[in-house]
Amino acid sequence: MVNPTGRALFTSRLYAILDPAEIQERPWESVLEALLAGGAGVIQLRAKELSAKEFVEVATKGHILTRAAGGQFIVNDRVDVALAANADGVHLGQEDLPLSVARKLVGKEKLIGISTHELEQAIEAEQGGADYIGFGPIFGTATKETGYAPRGVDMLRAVCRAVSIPVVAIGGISEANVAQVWRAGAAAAAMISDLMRAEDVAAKVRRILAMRTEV
Ligand code: TZP
Ligand code: MG
Repeated sequence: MVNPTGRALFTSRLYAILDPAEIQERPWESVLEALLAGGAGVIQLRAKELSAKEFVEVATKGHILTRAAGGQFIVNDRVDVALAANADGVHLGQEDLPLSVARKLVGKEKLIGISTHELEQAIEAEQGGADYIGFGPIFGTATKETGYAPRGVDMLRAVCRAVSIPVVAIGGISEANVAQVWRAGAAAAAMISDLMRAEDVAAKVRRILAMRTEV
């Protein structure tokens, strides 16, 4: 399936975010390959510090590697980069291009995910035609200055009940607490630091995925 929508997209229940700013000295390709080898089915490329030129180069290669492994590749923030790399989707924040504008640009074949932080934003994104939403921060995180207090798993549960598109929980999620967000109804858990800082990234992904049976 080229463009799986709904929960089929998140069968692995892990939404791995590849962030070149968080991987220290390692080549980003080897981190991506380790994520894929471990079984991460959805990869988002988050590259706040790359130029547009570098972002397109990394996204194009990243998409090819991800597609070869049978995964889906989503570009953070930039519709133009997602289109240039022929990514499977784009993920937009509340301050990025509006959903309606992005949809006109990418069409129906590409996924659009929208970051949300309040129940109202989640409902608005669903009504506007988002394919999935991100919701968070669920827990405290040092990776991004979100400006929001941790939302917690009870608010996550309420959002999951209120919308029927998949909810990807984000913010402070790790191997230690991922089961809580799955139990609250999140279709997938997004993680940056716990994956990017793992000594053995593939083993980290395997351990996380093995926990799904315990939920
Ligand atoms: N959006 C909300 S929290 C966050 C983003 C991008 C950071 C998530 O990073 P981590 O390291 O998984 O807490
Ligand atoms: Mg963004």
